This record gives sequence, C-alpha cells and structure tokens, in this order.
Amino acid sequence: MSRPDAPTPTSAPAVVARVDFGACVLLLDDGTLLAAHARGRLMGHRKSLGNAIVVGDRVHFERGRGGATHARDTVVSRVEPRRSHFSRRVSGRRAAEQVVAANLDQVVLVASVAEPGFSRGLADRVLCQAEHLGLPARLVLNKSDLAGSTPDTDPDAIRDDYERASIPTHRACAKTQEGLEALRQACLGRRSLFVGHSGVGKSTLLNALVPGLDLLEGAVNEKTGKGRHTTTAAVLVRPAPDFELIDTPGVRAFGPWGIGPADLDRTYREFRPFLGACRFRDCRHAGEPGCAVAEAAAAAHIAPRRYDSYRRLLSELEPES
Ligand SMILES: Nc1nc2c(ncn2[C@@H]2O[C@H](COP(=O)(O)OP(=O)(O)OP(=O)(O)O)[C@@H](O)[C@H]2O)c(=O)[nH]1
Ligand SMILES: [Mg+2]
Ligand SMILES: [Zn+2]
Repeated sequence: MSRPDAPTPTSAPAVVARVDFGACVLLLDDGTLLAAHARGRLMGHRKSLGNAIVVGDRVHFERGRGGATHARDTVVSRVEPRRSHFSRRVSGRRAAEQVVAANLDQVVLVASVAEPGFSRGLADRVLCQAEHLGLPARLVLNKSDLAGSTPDTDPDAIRDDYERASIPTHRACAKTQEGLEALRQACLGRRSLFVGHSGVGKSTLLNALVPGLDLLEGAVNEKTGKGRHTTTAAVLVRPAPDFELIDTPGVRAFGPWGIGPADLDRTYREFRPFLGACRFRDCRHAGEPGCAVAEAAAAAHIAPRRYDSYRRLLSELEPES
C-alpha cells in the first residue's frame, strides 16, 4: 500500500503549454491548465539552455497529496520522446542549440511587408531550418494594408518567389482579416509554431484566429518600425482538439543550427532538381564553372533573389579562411 502522502502517479500525459526553466504550465486533455515543476534530474546538466522541457513536450506528472493544484505539489516526472522539434542557434557567441518547441506539424513563418519591413535573410534562414528538420513550413505576409509596390514591399511579388520554391504563402492582414480564413484552414488539425521578427503581428494573428484569446500585442517603435519584443515566452494554445497554435517571442536574428555548408543547398527546396547536374561533384554553387544551380537562377528557373540569399547564407556558414 502506498503511503497516504505519496504523490499519485497519473498515466495520462499532458502537454507543456508554457515553461520557464523548471516551472511549467501543463495543458491537460480536458483543456484545463495545471501548474507544475520539473524534477531536478529531468533538467539535466545543460539546465541553463532550457532544452530538457520545452513547449509542446508530452510529459507525465504526479499530483501531490489531495490532488493539490499548487505548482509545488505537481511534479513532472517524465518527458516523452519528441516526434519532431524546431531549434535554432542560441543568440550570442556561444555555439549551442536552443530547442524552441517540440512535437510540431508545421512552422508558420510570419513576416510583415512594412513596420517592420520584410527580411529575406530571416525568412530564408527559418525556412532552411524547418526544411533541415523535416518540418513543413508556410510563409504569412502580414500587414497587407501597408503593402507597397517594390519587390520587398509588395506581398504578391514576395509570394511569387516563395511559391516557386513550393512554399505555401499567405497574403494576410490581421487588421482587415484578409487571408485569415485560409490561414485557419491551414492550421486546423495540426500543431503550428508561429515564428518571426518582433512586431510582425504573430500575437495579433493568433488573437484574430482564436476568438476570445487575449495575447498581449505591442505597438512597434514609431521611429524605427521595429517591434518591442512584447511576447516574452513561448505559449501553446488549443482552441479545439487537434488545433494547436504556439506563439513565440520575436527573434532578433536567426542563427541556423546543425546546417553545414555542404547541407545548405538541399534546404532550398527549389534547388533540388538541379543538384547533381553541376560540373563538379562537390560544387557549392558559389560561382564555380558549370554550375547548374547558377544557370537555373540566371534563366529564372530559380528565383534570383533566393539564389542570392543562398550565397549570402553559405558565406556565413563557411569557416573563415
Ligand atoms: N497595420 C497593421 N498592423 C498590424 C497588423 N497585424 C498586427 N499589427 C500591429 O503590429 C503591432 C505588433 O503586433 P504584435 O502582434 O504584438 O507582434 P508580434 O509579432 O507578436 O511581436 P513580438 O511579440 O514582439 O514578437 C501591433 O501594434 C499590432 O496592432 C496588420 O495586419 N496591419
Ligand atoms: Mg507577440
Ligand atoms: Zn553548382
């Protein structure tokens, strides 16, 4: 017989909706939220990176005596193996992985066409990372009410580049609701991770997709048009069974993790038909003679702006000589 004050093990796992090192908020299958903390040994020696338990993890927990709802009394005892995850390089000089969220079905990269302006570098890095990790990705071009007519402010011009790369792209506006129904349809039946620069409207889009949700939104800086890092921690919401959205804090710069210079070409989906057709087997597509990828870009079979971004990212990934 167990002691009366022993914790009661529960078999049904819960999903981590929020986590701050060891302190978690768990989302139970019936939709209730429960505060809990993780056992020290679960956190491991790389505790400071916070990778041991991330939003989206499926965890087992034990309730304290009397089924108490106090965080101190509910303990996360086990994390189930992840079926997928999204990660990035930690910010700063350290070379380490930061796992952003786990058990994902897709990455929704949110960008805006103005305030802040579209950043091709960030978009391509996030898309490469998703591709590298085997996660489907889509691009949302928000704030279409602020659209311009240059290649980087016209959502239709941007969309053209990405759709040619087989990346589904949404022209959207959280303000006028443009494109929101299509985005909702694309997120139903899945768990989606929303990522992007600060101020592009991730939280506003989630609020628009989920009636009654009240995530904090923050005005961009009037002078710089940049966001103010309003969302400070990843949070998972489940408006309906099988419909889960994860909001994340805006990224300042996105460093890919685990992608070497030799892997990069495969993470640009539209390059694949041309890989293997270059004159040199180890061609990096950076100006070598007889390069099939460069020829495809010159003939506009590959969007030249995507090829330029590949070359830029490649030069950053290559060790300085
Ligand atoms: N004009 C316009 N403004 C929008 C649109 N969507 C969001 N905004 C505004 O953009 C600002 C930033 O929105 P947030 O939702 O806080 O942006 P975020 O991406 O969550 O930012 P972080 O939490 O800092 O990463 C707010 O003032 C929103 O009202 C849109 O479609 N059009
Ligand atoms: Mg936000
Ligand atoms: Zn080549």
